[in-house]
Amino acid sequence: MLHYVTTNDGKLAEADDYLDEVTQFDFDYTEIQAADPAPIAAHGARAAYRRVDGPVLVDDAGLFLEGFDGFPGPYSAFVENTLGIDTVWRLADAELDDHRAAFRCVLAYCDGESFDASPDPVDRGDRVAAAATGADADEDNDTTETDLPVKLFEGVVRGQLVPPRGDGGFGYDPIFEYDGTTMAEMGPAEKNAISHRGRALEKFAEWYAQR
Ligand code: ITT
Repeated sequence: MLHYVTTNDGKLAEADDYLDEVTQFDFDYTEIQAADPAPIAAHGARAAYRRVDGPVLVDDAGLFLEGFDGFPGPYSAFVENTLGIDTVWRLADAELDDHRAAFRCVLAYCDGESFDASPDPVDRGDRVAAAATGADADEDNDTTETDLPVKLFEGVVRGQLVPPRGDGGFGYDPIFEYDGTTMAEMGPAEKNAISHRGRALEKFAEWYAQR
């Protein structure tokens, strides 16, 4: 059984369309600080695997505003909870001429086993850092990092920030417009077909079927 590691029901609802035997693992892993979702997701996958001792998939995602050099990016959940999306829209509209934005999603899979060589990314960053210092990269870890390879799947969708419209989806969906429609105006299947998460899930599901 694959454990989809998230506290966010909106993410799980979207993942359900791609994965047959999946269960939510409501685990609030400690997020490392990074500008890129990939190391955050990889670190979370190792922490979750140690807890579950079975296959896990971590989903780290965020909204990246071009004119704010990617902000809120990895802080998207915090900014949504503190400012709210209406304020994010007003700030961006007041400060920026450039309303281009992207949603990014990285799925990190870990089942304790290694992966065949492939052109797709396998996270090794912190294992290399650990080897360089001679230390274990993960402080709350009772195995070495070389024991826990993580495979990464990424999806990106580019659009623009607009005043809020629609009441579907979750998070920043009402202020993110793709091809004239906000993600909150799309049905679940329509959003999955073009979204960052849908794209990452499609790659993962295809690979996982062969695993
Ligand atoms: P978990 O870490 O428990 O999975 P989370 O909501 O905290 O839940 P993230 O740390 O990945 O997840 O934060 C991502 C935030 O980015 C999320 O809370 C939303 O504000 C936003 N976000 C991500 N995907 C989104 C989507 O498809 N539509 C709208 N907003 C999204």
